[in-house]
Amino acid sequence: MLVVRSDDHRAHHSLELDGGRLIPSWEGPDRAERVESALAERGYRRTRHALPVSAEVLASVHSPAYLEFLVTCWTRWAETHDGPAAMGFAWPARGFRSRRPEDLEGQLGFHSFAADCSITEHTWLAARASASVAATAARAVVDGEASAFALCRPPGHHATADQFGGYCYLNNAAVAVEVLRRGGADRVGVLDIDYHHGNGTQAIFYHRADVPVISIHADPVQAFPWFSGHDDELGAGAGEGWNRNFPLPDGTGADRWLDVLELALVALEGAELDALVVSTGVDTYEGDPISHFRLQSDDFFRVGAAIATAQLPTVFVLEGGYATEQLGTNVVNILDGFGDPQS
Ligand code: Q9C
Ligand code: ZN
Repeated sequence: MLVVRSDDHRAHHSLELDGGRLIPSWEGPDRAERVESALAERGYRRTRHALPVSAEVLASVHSPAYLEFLVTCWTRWAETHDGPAAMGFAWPARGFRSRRPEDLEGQLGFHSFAADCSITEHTWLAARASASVAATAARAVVDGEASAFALCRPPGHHATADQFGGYCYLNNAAVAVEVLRRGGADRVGVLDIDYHHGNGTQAIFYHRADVPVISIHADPVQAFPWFSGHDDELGAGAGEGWNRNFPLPDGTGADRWLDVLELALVALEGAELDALVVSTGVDTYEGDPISHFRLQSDDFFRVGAAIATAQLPTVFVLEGGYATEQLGTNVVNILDGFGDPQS
């Protein structure tokens, strides 16, 4: 399987509000390094550097105002603040208006939905590189690769058209979908197996019938992002029936999780897809420090093998996973289980 990567993620290490303290984010550069070394150890030698994602593709996923905000945020912040990270602290919550303010601190709230996520000097560089990794992997599949792994960092599935949060700034999976669509795949499915609900991906495709989105995740009554991911969110308008959520309780182990994956794959089979994007989070791992499912490292082989039964051109996009030491093993177990041989 082809691996697509970039070094530009390295300078992005943001801060997050955690238990009342501002700490270095759980989502740090060491994550990508662990995945890189596991890939090398396990013989994944076909690697490609990302080519820049086009402005056109980015604009098909994100609003112009949001992209402009991400590009300029740190410079604007540093002109008037000496604090180490730009983050929102007031949001257009219930009863408020969603009219975009002019002031940067207001815009930080307008363009985010969570305080686990902040913008620092190189966040835009890293986020754009991550989207470029996804776009390049999707392009490789358009050009004939059976599958590709996009080693994306920061992750993307929480990012909506105009909001960051959950460590995500640009929606890499949605970028991959758009590149596949432009390359001739009429119907592209998203299978999101991260522990957390991919609220951003759901929102971006909620009204579309050409991009079915299926997600298996922790029940939002118990887990982040709390306000998205219930099983009655089925899509709307033209997209009605094309969004499916499988929320599961904390403590869910591999047998139950894999049964639900079978259900998700049956739903995808009925969608007559031309290609598949897998939002590949491994924070379902039992040792994950911020998540509460109980998959073990060996179970990820079964995850990859099950996904292979869909027999679709597939782009794996890295999402979450915070048990850093086992992260590489868990990710590569999925890819090995999927089994697109090295050439
Ligand atoms: N400081 C992904 O897995 N965590 N994002 C809040 C409190 C939110 C996870 C922790 C988890 C976001 C891509
Ligand atoms: Zn996650």
